[in-house]
Amino acid sequence: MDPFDAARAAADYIAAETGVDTHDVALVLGSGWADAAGLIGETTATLSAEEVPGFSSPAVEGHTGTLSSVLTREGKRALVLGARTHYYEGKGVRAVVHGVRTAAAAGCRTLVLTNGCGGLNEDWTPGTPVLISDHINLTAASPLEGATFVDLTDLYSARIRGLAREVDSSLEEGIYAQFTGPHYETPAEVQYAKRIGASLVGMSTALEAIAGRHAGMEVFGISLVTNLAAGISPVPLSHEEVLEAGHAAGPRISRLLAEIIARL
Ligand code: 8IG
Repeated sequence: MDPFDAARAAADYIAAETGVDTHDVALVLGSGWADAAGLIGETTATLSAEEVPGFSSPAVEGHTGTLSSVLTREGKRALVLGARTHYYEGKGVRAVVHGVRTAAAAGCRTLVLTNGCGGLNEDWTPGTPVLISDHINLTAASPLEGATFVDLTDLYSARIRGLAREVDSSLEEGIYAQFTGPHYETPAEVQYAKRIGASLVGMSTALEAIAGRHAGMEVFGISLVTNLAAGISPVPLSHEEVLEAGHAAGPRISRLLAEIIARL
């Protein structure tokens, strides 16, 4: 099926089941961000990923397999995608960006992408949120097919980064390198990422951001540094560390996300 028809079908299902015809902003929750949507407003409907056409439940602990519709205090409708499909699941790039295309088909003009990732800056202790200013796509893949030439200058909205810094002026920015995963990087690969200009390493976001721009949405990305990237810290990485950093940072990033979305 054409991926845009698939997104249309999912958006129609969401509209029918949530009773909300048009959503305004989409929020994709990454590792460590599962509880961070709690303050953005009142959840008016929750769907499980398996029931929505083209979605599937995530394989990873720390990711919720739900889509919910949230009404903010400002009266905006947020579509919260707790179910991200990662490239490493092997379902193809169309599956990775199906949520983003569905959000666009559901009416969203703004795309908020969150993730948990490794940090290359030693000052970013686990639990530090960092604004994504740009990305380096190291997957050797694109969500776009055929002669679809899309400009990615200012992909990550400077306007929304500015709003985020109004909320918290201490927020720093980083360049996110998307690796395929699911293995973490070797220390040598982390040094390579550093030399080519990255300061954050992860397994998501870049492909989704490209699809979001192609769909005409204003894209905002924010990472939660849950671990120092391999070799930057003397201790090996563990998924437990990732979950723990997410929990510890919970209250701060919940407030941050809610206040950014309120200002959009
Ligand atoms: I959470 O250090 C998380 N996701 N590639 N590297 C990559 N992905 C990650 C990392 C990391 N931490």
